[in-house]
Amino acid sequence: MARDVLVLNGPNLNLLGTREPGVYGAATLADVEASCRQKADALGLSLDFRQTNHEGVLIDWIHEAGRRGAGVVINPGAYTHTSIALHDAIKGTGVPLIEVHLSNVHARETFRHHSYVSPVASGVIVGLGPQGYLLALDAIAAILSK
Ligand code: CA2
Repeated sequence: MARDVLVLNGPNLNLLGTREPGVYGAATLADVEASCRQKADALGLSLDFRQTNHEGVLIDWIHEAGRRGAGVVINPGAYTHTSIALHDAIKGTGVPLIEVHLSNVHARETFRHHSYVSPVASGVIVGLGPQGYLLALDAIAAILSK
């Protein structure tokens, strides 16, 4: 399999670092991208880092990952808790996909405890802030090397 990775970010994550620093930290999405790029270079991965506020766009990107055989790191934002369409898109792509959340969703409101993505993900990382993205890249690199 190619060593391509798509890092996909869902709705409102473009606001990182500008509001709710107590929940999501002070790093901006550009900061997260910069550390992902550094990590991807070290792992020999080719990285596409993207954000959208639109559910259908996320789904198109999952289809693209399937066609390219690319690994996926995804923070689906609130679509995690609502999107059967995202679940269906991921199911059967056959690509490794790690779900990441900056916050510990299990320590927050009950509506954040359920994920439609987790049952179709290779793994899930929650509550570790931006470091979760880097750990997810480690996991994708290991899976793509098998
Ligand atoms: O903890 C996470 O990474 C989340 O995916 C973030 C989502 C939330 O709906 C999920 O339950 C957990 C929200 C992303 C919104 O990010 C913001 C960042 C700064 C200011 C406002 C929103």
